Parts: sequence; C-alpha cells; structure tokens
Amino acid sequence: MSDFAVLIPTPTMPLIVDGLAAKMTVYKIWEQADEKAFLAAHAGKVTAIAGSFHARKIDEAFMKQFPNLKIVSNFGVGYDGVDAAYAGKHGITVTNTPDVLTEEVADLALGLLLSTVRELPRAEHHLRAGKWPQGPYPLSATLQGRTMGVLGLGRIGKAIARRAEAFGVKVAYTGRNKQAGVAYPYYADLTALARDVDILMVVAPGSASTYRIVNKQVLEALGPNGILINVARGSVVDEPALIEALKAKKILAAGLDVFEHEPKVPAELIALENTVLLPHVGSASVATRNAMGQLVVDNVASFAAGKGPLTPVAETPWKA
Ligand code: 8YV
Repeated sequence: MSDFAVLIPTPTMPLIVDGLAAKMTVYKIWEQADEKAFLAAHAGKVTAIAGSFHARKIDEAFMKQFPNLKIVSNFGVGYDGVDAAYAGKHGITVTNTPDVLTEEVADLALGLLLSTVRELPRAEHHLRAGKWPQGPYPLSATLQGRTMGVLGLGRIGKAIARRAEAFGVKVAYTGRNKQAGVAYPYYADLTALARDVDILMVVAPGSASTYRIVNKQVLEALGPNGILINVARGSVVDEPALIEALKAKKILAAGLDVFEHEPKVPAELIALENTVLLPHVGSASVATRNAMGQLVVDNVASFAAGKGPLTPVAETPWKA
C-alpha cells in the first residue's frame, strides 16, 4: 500500500473507487455525515483528488484546503472543472483522460449530426406513435453537399473531420492557430468560418476564452440552412442566443450533447422541434468509460509510485 491518500469528492464509477482503494487510502467525501469536520481531521493527509468535477469544481479555494496535495486526476478529457492554472503555479499536477475517448466521441458527433439533419428521433417517433399508416414522415434536409466548420481541431475534432470526409462533407476549421500539416482551410475568425459553412461542429474546450463564443453573430452567419452540433461544453455556446436563433429559424437545427447548466436543460430547447438533445453521452459506452476510469486510477498510481503522471495537462507539464 502506498502512503498516498486520495479524496473523491462526488460518487464516481466503482472501477475508480475500488482501483484506487486497492493501492492507497480513499476518502469518499459524499459518505461523510459531517464533511467539514471530516476535512478538518484529514486535510493534511490528502495527497490526491480524483473523479468527475462537473458538479463540484476543484478551484483554488478547494485545493488550498489540502497543504500536501500533489495530483488532481480528472475523469474526462475536458478539465474545465479544475483550476489547472492555479495548480500549475503551485506544484500540483493535473491529469485528464485524452485519447481513450477520441473515437467514441467522434462516433457520437456524427450520429448526432445525422440525427439532427435527417430528423431521426422525430422520424422514429412517427413510427412508434402509430402515425405511419396515416402518411409518411415528412422529407428532411440533407447532409450531402454540406461543408463542416470545426471549432477546435484537436484530437477529437480531427477524428470528427475524418468521419465527415468519409460522408462526402468538406471540412474547414478555426482555432487558436493554423496547424502545420493540416490541409483543411483555416479561418482565424469564427464568424467568417460560420459564414462559409453550413454545419458548425463545436469541439473546443470550455474555458474563460471560449465562453459563449458561439454567439448571436456567429449563429446568424451560419444562416437559415445551418446546423449547430455541440459535443464539447455548453458554455462555449450562448444558449439564450441559440434558442432565439432556433425559434426565429435563423439556423435550421441544433444537435446538442452538452448544456451550460447540465443536467438542467432549458425547457425552451426541449419544446423546440428543430433540436436533437442528448444527456452528455459522448464518451458514455461501457468500454470507453472503463478505459477512462482506468486512466484516472493509473495516473494517481503511477504518480504515487514515483514514476510521474501518465497524461498531465498542458498547464502542469511533468518534469521527470
Ligand atoms: C465525460 C467529457 O462525460 O471527457 C470529457 O471531457 O465531457 C466526458 O467524456 C465526463 O467528463 C465525465 O464526467
């Protein structure tokens, strides 16, 4: 057993809890009747924090409670729930779960795009509701002849772009920089990209710099035949502006796997017919979630064994 003690703030998959408990002390905050008293008694022993940080953010104030904290192991490739900049400045390593979910999320993105443009959930509902004998489901829009603008051409963005090309969809992208060795046309400006494409695929991480960057102006540029797909973070899209654009048919439709205040989803989005809405299931297959969970465990275990983290984030590079 390692002398590491890992704190898990909110319930998470047994693979993570049991995997860590086999190697070190595990503190499950949610099981403590008096959390404050528990933390006061154990804060000095905590060397790691692990889990999902959507509901409970690991911000500066939270980390400051643990003077011996060394590593925060985040379940998910997006680590907007952790103040990695603070961690980086204070010698705390942050890890995430890249690569193991790339293809799964890209598959889901294409499924959501097809569902949105071809109205698959509503067509299925037409059958299930017994409406087919009264007449066929109305004709839908098409994926063919479209161009996709990828906002955030990272690992997942590239995997989505490869799939889009296989469907005959042209690809362009925007992001912080033009990428060497990438042949897709690059746009420095998101609105200019939106104007030239009719699918906007949001894959950019959630952060202060991407907060609501898909705004009214971008949606209007996308235009009345435009489709917005978001598999990244709800915070990247201005949700009220999106609702207005969908209502006024300023864009054709939206497929969303993520929401600004999930698991709460605005009733207005639910009421709209030109939306396909999923409960953040991008990576949610058994195989992929197990791989992500194992990487959460392996990052802490490797660190505790003195071998360093396996997948540290950019703000906390590991110096061997
Ligand atoms: C997970 C995700 O659903 O990896 C991410 O960034 O958003 C998803 O894969 C989530 O992090 C699990 O809590």
